Amino acid sequence: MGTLGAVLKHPDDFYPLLKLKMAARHAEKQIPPEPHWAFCYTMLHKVSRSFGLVIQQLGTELRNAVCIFYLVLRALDTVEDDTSIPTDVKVPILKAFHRHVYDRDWHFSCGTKEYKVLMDQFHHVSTAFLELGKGYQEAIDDITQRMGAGMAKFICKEVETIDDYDEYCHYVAGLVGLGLSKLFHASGKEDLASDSLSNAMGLFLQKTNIIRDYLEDINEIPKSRMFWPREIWSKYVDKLEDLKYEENSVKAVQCLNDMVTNALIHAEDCLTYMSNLRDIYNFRFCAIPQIMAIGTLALCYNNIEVFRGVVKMRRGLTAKVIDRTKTMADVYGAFYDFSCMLKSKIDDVDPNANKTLKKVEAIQKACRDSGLLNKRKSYVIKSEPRYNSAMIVVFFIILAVIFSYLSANRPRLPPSLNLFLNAWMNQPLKCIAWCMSLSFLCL
Ligand code: D9A
Repeated sequence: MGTLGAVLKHPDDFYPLLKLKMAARHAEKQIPPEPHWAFCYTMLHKVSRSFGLVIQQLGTELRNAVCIFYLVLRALDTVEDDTSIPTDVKVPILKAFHRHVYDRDWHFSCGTKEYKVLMDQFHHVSTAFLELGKGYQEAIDDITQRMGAGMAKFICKEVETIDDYDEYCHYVAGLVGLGLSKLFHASGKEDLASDSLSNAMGLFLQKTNIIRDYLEDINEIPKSRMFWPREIWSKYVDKLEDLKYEENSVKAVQCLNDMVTNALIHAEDCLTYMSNLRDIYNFRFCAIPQIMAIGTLALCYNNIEVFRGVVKMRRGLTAKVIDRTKTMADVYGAFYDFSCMLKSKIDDVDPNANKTLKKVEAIQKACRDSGLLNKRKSYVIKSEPRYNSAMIVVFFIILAVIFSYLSANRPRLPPSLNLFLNAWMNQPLKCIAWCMSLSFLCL
């Protein structure tokens, strides 16, 4: 669906989408003049449009550190993902990557599209990295080293058990949480968060991505590695790819629900992590991806479409989340709303129905216990019926305008209709008001 179609279907997405577009324009104009920093920020916006904007809003010093951290991680990912690199070449690069960032002459060509540009011009990232404060450099170095070693470990190892799944997600995402907590602390604006809460922030995001991207990953040519743990899927099918075949739909959805239930474990720790943040920009930077994640989980739960196509939150909803996430009350509100949505989709016959229900209720309780739920503006789901109301209002206004036009350019019409149109011609404003009242009565 094009932007116009999407906006007509959800008229109140229009304003947040417009605001997001303006913010993107503004960010483009803010690209720094130095060539290495210009490259880094241009790259950041290319690989991650909306998240790049949220990074841009951080305080200057932290923003530079996060931008470089993000690009270093993307580069490491590009090496890990490139199936054309032989294992004996790949493993040493992953392990030594944390040292390469100090070396302006190092580069390794791999990846495709914008990632190839990032790899080919990596010297810009190194140059910028060397300008960061020592505290930031050490945090990025430490995390890159641990992540590279973890990725290397999993190059030849399948994700079998749920423990393997948690371990892999720790390397590629939990460590990002730990690294960001260190960067926040180094900026002097936040207390140092515990490793376990920081880890949960990454696991919640990464597990959501792994669930959402099932089809894309399984269909990739050449075959990419899969991260759904055997311990979960083997309860439902013999081979992971069997989940995508229509004859296994029932089992596939049960397996999906099992995966979503597993991801939900981390939600409460994420709420605690976010509630400890002080700086509003750091808070927004952390909260927006988390709300998108619980929204995506609610959308994916019990949804066979995960095995048929792409299941994503629509862009307008993303824009709304970016626009409306300002305080912890907004986060509790969003987590509460999406938990309600997920809860309403739980089917009694699902083998994990009880387990899922318990997790969802624990999240709802955490939101209620905060005491902030009633202070919020209506959010995401609550506002859904307003789309329809807006549509009815728009419909009646269009009707009123057509009638006014007809009455002004009146062709020869039967006397009864003429009488009716006279009313429009003489008092069009009154008639529009009348139509509007009628439309409000319909709501
Ligand atoms: C993050 Cl520096 C990520 N990952 C994300 C994005 O959020 C986290 C990669 C590098 C960095 C940060 C993130 C944000 C805020 C606080 C965090 C945190 O921890 C305290 O990381 C845990 O997804 C990637 C990992 C999950 C692997 C860590 C959000 C993001 N969103 C995409 C949307 C999408 O669908 O991927 O990148 C985007 O907006 O393009």
